[in-house]
Amino acid sequence: MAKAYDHLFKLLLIGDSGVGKTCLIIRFAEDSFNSTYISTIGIDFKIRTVDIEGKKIKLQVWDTAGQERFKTITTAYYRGAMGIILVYDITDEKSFENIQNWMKSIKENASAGVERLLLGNKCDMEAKRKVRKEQATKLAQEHGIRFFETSAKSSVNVDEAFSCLARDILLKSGGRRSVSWVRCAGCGCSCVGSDSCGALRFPAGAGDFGGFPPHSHPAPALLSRSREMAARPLAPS
Ligand SMILES: Nc1nc2c(ncn2[C@@H]2O[C@H](COP(=O)(O)OP(=O)(O)O)[C@@H](O)[C@H]2O)c(=O)[nH]1
Ligand SMILES: [Mg+2]
Repeated sequence: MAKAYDHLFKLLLIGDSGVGKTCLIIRFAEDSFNSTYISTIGIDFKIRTVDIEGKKIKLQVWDTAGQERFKTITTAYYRGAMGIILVYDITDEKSFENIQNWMKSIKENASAGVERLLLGNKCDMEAKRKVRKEQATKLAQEHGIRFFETSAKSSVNVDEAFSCLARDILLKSGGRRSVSWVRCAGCGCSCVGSDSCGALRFPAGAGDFGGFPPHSHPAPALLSRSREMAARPLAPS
C-alpha cells in the first residue's frame, strides 16, 4: 500500500489567550470559522496533510487548549515540536508585547533548532488595529523569523503561513526524515538553534559536510550558510 505521507511534522501554537490560536487551527484543518462556540472548546491537536515540493507532509498541529491563560504551558508541549507558531492579536497591544515572553519560553523549553513563525491574527479588524505591521516586521527581523498577518475569520494567509513553516522545516531537515539539527560540538554553546548563534551542524556521517568549526558569537554568517546547506539534498549515508 502506498504510504499516506512522506513526513510528519509536529507544530505548536502559543500566544496569549484569546488571540485566535484555536480558530487558526480550525481554519487550517477544517476550513471553517464559528465565533460562537470556538472559544469554549479545547482541542489537543488537528491534522492536515499538505503537498510541499512534491512531498506529502502530514501536519499535526497542537493547540495549547486553555493552558496559556495560566502561562503554564509545560515543557512536554514544547518538546518534540518541530515548528512553533507565535500568535498575537493585532487589536491587542498586550498580546504583542507578550510575544517577547513567549519567545523566552521557547528558548527555555523547546528543542534546539525548532523553526519559529510569528503571526498577527485578526487582520480583518483593521479599524481596531493597535499593532502596526512595521512593529511586528521589525520584531520578526530581530529574531530572524518569518511574519504574516492572518485572519482565521476571513481566511487570510492561514494556509500560506502553515505551508511556509512546513516548507522551512522540510528544507532544514534536508528533505530527509532521519536528519536533525544537533548541538554545536565546536563550543557546546547553549544558544544552538537561535538565530544569533547559528551554530548548527549535521550529525556526523549525514553527508559530506559534517559540521561547523568552533565559532565566536554572534555568527550570523554561519547561519545563512547552514540554511543554504540545509536546502541542498543530502548524500545518502
Ligand atoms: N475578527 C476576528 N476574530 C477572531 C479571529 N480569530 C479568532 N477570533 C475570535 O477571537 C476569540 C478568541 O479566539 P480563540 O481561537 O478561542 O483564541 P485562543 O484563546 O487563542 O485559542 C473568539 O471569539 C474568536 O471568534 C479572526 O481572525 N478575526
Ligand atoms: Mg484556544
